[in-house]
Amino acid sequence: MSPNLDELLSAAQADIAAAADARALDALRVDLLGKKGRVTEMLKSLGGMVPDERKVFGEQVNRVRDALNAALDARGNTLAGVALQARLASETIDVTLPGRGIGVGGLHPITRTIQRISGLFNELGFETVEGPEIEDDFHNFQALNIPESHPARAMQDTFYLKDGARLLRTHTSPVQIRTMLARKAPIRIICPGRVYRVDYDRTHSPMFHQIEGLYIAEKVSLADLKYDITTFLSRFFERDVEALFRPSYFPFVEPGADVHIKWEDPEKGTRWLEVMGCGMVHPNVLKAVGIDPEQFSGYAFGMGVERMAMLRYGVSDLRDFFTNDLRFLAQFQ
Ligand code: 2U9
Repeated sequence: MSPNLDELLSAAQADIAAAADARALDALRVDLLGKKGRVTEMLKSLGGMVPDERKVFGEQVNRVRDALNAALDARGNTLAGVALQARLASETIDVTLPGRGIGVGGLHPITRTIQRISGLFNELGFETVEGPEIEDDFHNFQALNIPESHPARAMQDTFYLKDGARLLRTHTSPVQIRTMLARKAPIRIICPGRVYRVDYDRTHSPMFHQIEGLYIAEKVSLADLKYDITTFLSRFFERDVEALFRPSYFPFVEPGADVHIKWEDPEKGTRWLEVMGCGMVHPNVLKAVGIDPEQFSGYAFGMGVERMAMLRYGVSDLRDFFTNDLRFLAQFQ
């Protein structure tokens, strides 16, 4: 082979072997074997040669061309293999990693609080009873000694259905009325559920949850009420709660009281905090359901579940319970 061709071949083979990627390799292919490539030009020049010269040189150039094609293909295969390995490495899936899993879910903090409060009263002998959310005037107001003129009955405070006769219960008290009508004393029940009032701000929602309790038997006294409520509050807040019963008016009890507990607030200091209401069932309520107030007496109490949950969990806006942001709810699991 002519020294020139020899040199060209070995230089080109070195370049090909050193080509870093498919683009560099392609540039070499064009430079050597493209339409105007150096080897292609040599092949074209064969036409102007005398037959003997053409035969010798032609064979040599063809060999060079074949050798270059082989070298280009080999390097191409090598580079493709390297690229594939790199891709495989970058796209590796570690099948031994633990899966992301599906969240297990959990109970809403209000549900948990209802279960906790009901559970504590169940331990004190109270049976859990539920009732309808759509009520009528008799069970929600009249039987509870709430006068016709009472502001709670007004449209601004109570949601009435279109028929004007039915309403969304404003407390769970109608459940106690229904239970007293259906059973005979003694009765000891705890009634949790949704209630509705026309109200909306940081501490009020048009739908909220109440738990009310009722204990009717012979000789039930205010002392029983104070003891049972104080026991419940101590168990609920998991400490020896100091409770204060401050006289307050509710049409369905006499006497009635707001219950306050001693509360250590890191910012506001020690103060009395209202947590629930209670009282001795009014004789008119007992009469309305056919129970003789001379033979039986009873106590009743009521509390807002959201308020109890806010105090226990340190939540400052009641509406957070109903926005249902999972980042908020997940904190209670
Ligand atoms: C019957 C007889 C009496 C239930 C009672 C309260 C006092 C009371 C409030 C607490 C916060 C309502 O959710 S709240 O706004 N409740 O203060 N509830 S006595 O008395 C009854 C219930 C039923 C037959």
